[in-house]
Amino acid sequence: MIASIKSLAVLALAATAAQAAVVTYNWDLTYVNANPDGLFERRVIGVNNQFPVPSINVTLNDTLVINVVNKLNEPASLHSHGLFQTGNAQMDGPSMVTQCPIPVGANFTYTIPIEQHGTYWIHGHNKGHYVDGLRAPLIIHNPKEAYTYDEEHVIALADWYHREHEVMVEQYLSIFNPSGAEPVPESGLINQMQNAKFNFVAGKTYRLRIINMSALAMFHFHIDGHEIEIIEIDGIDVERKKVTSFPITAAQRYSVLVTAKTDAKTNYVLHADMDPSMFDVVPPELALNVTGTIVYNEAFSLAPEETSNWDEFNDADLVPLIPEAMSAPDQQFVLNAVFSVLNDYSNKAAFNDITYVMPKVPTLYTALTTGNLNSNPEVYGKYTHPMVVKHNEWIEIVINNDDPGNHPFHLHGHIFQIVGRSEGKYDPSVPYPGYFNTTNPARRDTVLVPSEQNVAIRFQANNPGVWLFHCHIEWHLQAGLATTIIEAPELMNDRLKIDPKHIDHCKALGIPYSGNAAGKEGLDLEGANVGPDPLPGTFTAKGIVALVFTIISALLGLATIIWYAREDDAVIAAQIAKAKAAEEEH
Ligand SMILES: *[C@@H]1O[C@H](CO)[C@@H](O)[C@H](O)[C@H]1NC(C)=O
Ligand SMILES: *[C@@H]1O[C@H](CO)[C@@H](O)[C@H](O)[C@H]1NC(C)=O
Ligand SMILES: *[C@@H]1O[C@H](CO)[C@@H](O)[C@H](O)[C@H]1NC(C)=O
Ligand SMILES: *[C@@H]1O[C@H](CO)[C@@H](O)[C@H](O)[C@H]1NC(C)=O
Ligand SMILES: *[C@@H]1O[C@H](CO)[C@@H](O)[C@H](O)[C@H]1NC(C)=O
Ligand SMILES: *[C@@H]1O[C@H](CO)[C@@H](O)[C@H](O)[C@H]1NC(C)=O
Ligand SMILES: [Cu+2]
Repeated sequence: MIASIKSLAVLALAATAAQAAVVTYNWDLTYVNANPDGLFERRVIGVNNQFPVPSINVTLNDTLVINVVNKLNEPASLHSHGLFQTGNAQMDGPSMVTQCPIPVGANFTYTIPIEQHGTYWIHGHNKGHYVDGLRAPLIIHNPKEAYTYDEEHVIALADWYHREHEVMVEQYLSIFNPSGAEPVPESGLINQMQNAKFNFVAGKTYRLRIINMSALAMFHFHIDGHEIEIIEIDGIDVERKKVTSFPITAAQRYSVLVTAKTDAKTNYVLHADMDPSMFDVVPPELALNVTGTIVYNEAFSLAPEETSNWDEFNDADLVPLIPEAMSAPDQQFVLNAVFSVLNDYSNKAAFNDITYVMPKVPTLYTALTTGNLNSNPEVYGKYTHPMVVKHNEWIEIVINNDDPGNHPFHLHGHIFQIVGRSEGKYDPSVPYPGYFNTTNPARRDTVLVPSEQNVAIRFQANNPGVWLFHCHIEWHLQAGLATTIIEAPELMNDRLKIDPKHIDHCKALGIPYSGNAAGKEGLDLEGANVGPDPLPGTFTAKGIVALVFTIISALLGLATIIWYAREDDAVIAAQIAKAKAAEEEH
């Protein structure tokens, strides 16, 4: 396998920057066999029979056209992560939010005017397709970059599983996993491989674009023997900040500048350490510290590996080069994120006790076909967790993370300001502006909310459309940790144009494409998809676990099931599942 990544001479590119172009990619979504970690060959999702999926490179003001043919055996869609898609919400991609997925054998063309620059990525947004490999960097060059550098490398970090997503998610959401332990990856990858190499030429300055395309893993990034300076977060150019390492959670991006040594006598190790705190169990065979190599000369030996302390690092300290207007919010939503065993006895996620469940009609189509009712949240169904906002209002979302895990939250269609962050639950009595940053706060599209902390974000509702707000840990999205922002519904019919092909796809899949969340008129929501709800009463976590195991043991006719500890959950669940399967066979 070719391990080195060709670098792009950005300065040369800038010098010849021409007018906006239409840049076309033809992407047949195909299954491919691959063994990216060298440990296990499996079926993955690639493009044009290739894996890893090649990067997309465009320039500000281009139009990106992706002709997709779905050659998988299930429907698919693509989301360009971090792109505003102004007036173009129908191209955003999440299945059943802005479109019906592309049926098997069908094709669809995503046409995306490029209004931003920086480091992004594109990934499947139906089921867990991105966990199975359907993910690639999407790099948007700026003919007038804020910083000067000679070359660039893209460093895409990802976790890797040996089992297919569908198998894992079924176990994850089953009643046999009452503590909600997420599947732990088998490996970490850099550019979808082991031991990726990055060539450095003495004295040159490199822009490294680091993208975390993980399903779960959080990495700490550092390079032996070199200083790094952060210059971009999630597409926003920021003032230079020297760091020795920085954490990057699923879906986030950073660009750093690194100057190559002029007197290197060795090559150096590049580190992406997976943070074990993200995993319920760290299997002994999992190599947490993923490495690549900075190659000055293939003939050089490797400098001895350094151990580094992970930097304490607050992304809210990063200062955008171009400040954005700020305003007090017109509407505030406070969302409490929790995981618990619900009344279907599976461990699911909820914001304010609502577990996201896909509607029968893609939410965007409900907004476009229900007339004036489209400003009434009820029409979208309770379980899409709709939050209706008016055009150009300033919206503040406060996320209280009441879960023992850390969660990276992502808003589609916007970049948001990080205006507050504190320990514990958000306290509305803390006087403004003690809690809030009022001048040029950091902006990004994915923010980590650590356990038992809260973060407040703000954005202006200047992009009519339907935008998902969700945890970007794929397992947690599937567990329902999502809400839907219905932005300026009164303007959507004027501003958005649905490609008739999308409607053909709904028809082919038997998915209704008009009416409320149940596919009916008015507010008659009978037959809408509903989710599990919290268990009644005051169950303690332990009590629920005991209850679930009583039910399971009754179900399976097993005499006793001993509950050890969270760590053994997966093992127990596997044993039970095996016992159940054996029973079903007889
Ligand atoms: C995109 O650019 C990156 C470097 O920026 C390069 O590694 C990659 O080969 C380019 N891909 C294409 C398809 O041009
Ligand atoms: C991109 O387009 C905008 C609006 O047409 C224009 O103001 C801007 O100068 C363009 N930028 C580049 C780098 O071409
Ligand atoms: C795309 O689908 C249309 C039918 O909607 C078909 O006529 C066309 O041949 C397909 N194109 C490709 C490239 O598969
Ligand atoms: C990627 O994100 C995941 C989930 O937040 C995190 O566990 C992992 O450490 C991140 N990887 C890197 C290299 O930052
Ligand atoms: C991974 O790297 C970190 C930081 O360099 C170090 O503290 C830790 O001990 C390493 N872990 C393993 C399992 O090698
Ligand atoms: C506000 O911004 C400053 C830097 O400008 C940063 O140090 C601080 O952590 C931020 N506060 C919050 C609550 O995010
Ligand atoms: Cu999460």
